Amino acid sequence: MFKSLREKLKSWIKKPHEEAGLEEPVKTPNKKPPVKILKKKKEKAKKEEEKKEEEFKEAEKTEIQEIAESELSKTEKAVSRFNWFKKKLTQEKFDELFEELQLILLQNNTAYEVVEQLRHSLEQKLIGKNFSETNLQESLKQSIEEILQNPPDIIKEIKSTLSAKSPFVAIFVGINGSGKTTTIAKIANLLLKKGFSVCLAAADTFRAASIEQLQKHADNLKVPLIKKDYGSDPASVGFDAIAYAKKHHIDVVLIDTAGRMQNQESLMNEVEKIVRVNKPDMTLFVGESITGNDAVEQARKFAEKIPISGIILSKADVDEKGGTALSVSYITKKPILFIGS
Ligand SMILES: Nc1nc2c(ncn2[C@@H]2O[C@H](COP(=O)(O)OP(=O)(O)OP(=O)(O)O)[C@@H](O)[C@H]2O)c(=O)[nH]1
Ligand SMILES: [Mg+2]
Repeated sequence: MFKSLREKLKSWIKKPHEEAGLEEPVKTPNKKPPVKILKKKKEKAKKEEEKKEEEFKEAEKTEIQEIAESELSKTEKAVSRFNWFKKKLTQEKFDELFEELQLILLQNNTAYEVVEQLRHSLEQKLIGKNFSETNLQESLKQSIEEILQNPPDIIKEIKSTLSAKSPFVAIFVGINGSGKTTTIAKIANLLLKKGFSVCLAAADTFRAASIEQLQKHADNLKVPLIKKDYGSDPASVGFDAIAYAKKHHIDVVLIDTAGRMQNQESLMNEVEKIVRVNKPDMTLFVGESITGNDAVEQARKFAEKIPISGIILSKADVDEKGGTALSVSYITKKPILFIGS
């Protein structure tokens, strides 16, 4: 019943644009989405965030798990190694370990006979013992020392000889170019420093320029050199040098010889003659450290022909391996007096 009144009232009330005399404005849609849509969007974003967080946590968990597993396996391995360490060493385990050592020894110029000797010696020391009772390194050191012959104190030997007779005579032998002449110069220098008087004998009357080479060393050291012409009997050069030393009260005579291959019978006979005639107090085989098993073979053959007192290994400064020293000493059963460099 108020409908007509309401219509009237409506017509009396003017809208602002009508009061301003303007047309009715076009309605623009409300920019804000309805509340329902906003709520949905928020929920979706929240869910996505939760999902990402879940994924991150999952990834983190797997990484931690992996680290934990690897650490566990390391510990297990260490424990198993420790248990093995506590066990007694069996022949089987020894063989397994020695195989690696054998390879290293052979690759470094150690003769097979020496490797076998080391195996035998280490077996005695290690099998049936557990590793906490034995020192592996110490056992190996001991086994190596058993192979090397104890060298004499050359200075003491000279003094002791000189108290009975004079001069002390040393002959140096070896194959071509092994370092005999150079070694003689080095030893002469050492003996001069120790207060001995020295003379040299050029008993290599064979190789061209060998006498001049030794003369140069004698001049540098300011010691007498006893020499003869090329082609002279080398044994007689040694003989003359000893006579000279006796006459001039010289303590030590060092006799150089020509390089001879151990398989040249007649030349080896010549070396044997020098030794036989001059009756040295010491006959020293000079071999090259770098030649490995060749040096061992040479030393063996020389030792079969003449009584070798000891070995000098030259050129150790250019030898990275070192096995020759073990081999040559074990096979000839002679001590190594000097290592040349
Ligand atoms: N790196 C190095 N070279 C050396 C050593 N000893 C000798 N030599 C060198 O080896 C070469 C031969 O040396 P020598 O002393 O003439 O050898 P050798 O045995 O008298 O030779 P032959 O008389 O020809 O039989 C020379 O070039 C020496 O300088 C050493 O200990 N280390
Ligand atoms: Mg020489």
